[in-house]
Amino acid sequence: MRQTWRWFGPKDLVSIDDMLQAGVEGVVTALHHVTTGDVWTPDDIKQRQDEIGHMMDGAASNLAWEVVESLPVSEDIKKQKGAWREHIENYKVSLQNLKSAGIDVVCYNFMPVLDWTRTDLAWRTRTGATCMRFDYVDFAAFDIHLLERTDATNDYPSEIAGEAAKRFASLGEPVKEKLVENIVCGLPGAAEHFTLADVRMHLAEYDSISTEGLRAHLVTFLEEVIPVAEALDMRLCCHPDDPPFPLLGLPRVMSTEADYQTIVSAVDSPANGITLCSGSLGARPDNDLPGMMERLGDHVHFLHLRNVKRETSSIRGSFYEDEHLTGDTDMVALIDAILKEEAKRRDIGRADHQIPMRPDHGQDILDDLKRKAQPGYPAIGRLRGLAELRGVMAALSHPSIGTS
Ligand code: DNO
Repeated sequence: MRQTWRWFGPKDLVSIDDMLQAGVEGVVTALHHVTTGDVWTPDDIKQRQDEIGHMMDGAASNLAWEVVESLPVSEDIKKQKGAWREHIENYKVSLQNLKSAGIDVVCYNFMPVLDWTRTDLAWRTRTGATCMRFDYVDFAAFDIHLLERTDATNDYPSEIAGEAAKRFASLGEPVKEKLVENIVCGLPGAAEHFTLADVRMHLAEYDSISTEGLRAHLVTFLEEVIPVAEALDMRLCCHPDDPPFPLLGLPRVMSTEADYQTIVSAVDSPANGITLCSGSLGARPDNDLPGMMERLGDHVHFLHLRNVKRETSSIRGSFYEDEHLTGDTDMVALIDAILKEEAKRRDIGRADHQIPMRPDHGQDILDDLKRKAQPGYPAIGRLRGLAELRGVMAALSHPSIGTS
């Protein structure tokens, strides 16, 4: 695996110098300032590459921008409304510009309206570390009582709706405001930053788009961009829904193994791949991560390795972001499946036999608690995650143990 690290650009409180000391081999970033739908220009791409190429004192970092996360897909493309055709053409130009700059792997998602969703960005664990958490009751309280979405109550089991009413009644104003901020203001990497009113307006736009409708829009998008990516020898990889179940009455199309199978077979090309995010997919008990890696491995172009602890056994439920080796996903089995896929690729001579991975998220520990970098992206918590994952990789690859 290629050990990469997400960086949010010069404003990121975790610097290029920091990631070098974490032992990172390559950088994952995006042009977060460019409006979704616009072209990523060669100048903007080059500037970001220069920033990555240098440490704070100007010395060469010898790191390069290896994966784009994300080249966002506009709401217009997802809805097939407004400027969607122009945005698709712009997407193709951005791909060409990225390729000309030597970047081959591009992650995106197809979640309507909101990118990833959490209700608490700094939940205290038993060790005093903080992590992100999704509390289903808090989310229902937000949806039914703060957003006041029409008929929202019907989307929840009655006991959850009942608990949500009680929870809402017990929350003070500052806590309510914080909950709204956590859910709708956009977590790191999200392309849009919304107000409650914006969310209501965007939700209404999806009233007439079914799950199958959204899936068809994703396929149309892929039919357009994949031939371009394939001709350029690039790899696109769709990130799963996070969390991987429907929220706010919106359609969701990338939550399960079956969803992924449908999308990879709808447009058959080596350029049409997936981002296997063990933390997003792992929030659902029926997603078998090592099995998905075995069966879909061929199409995996990017890996997010992270672990969540599910707090219920239902498909839709609460979870928190656990340490990398201690959540509900069997990380050792997953890494074993990844190493086997890489070995298979090496045997058949695939140039992309080394799959880029990043230690996804991390708990805030030690000095992270003071630094307060982007939620989910602390320096030390991620470094710890990477170190643990690297340990498993080294052990499983060792000749005295490994079969991979
Ligand atoms: C969260 C991230 C997501 C991801 C996008 C990919 O930490 O994994 O924001 O970058 O969904 O398009």
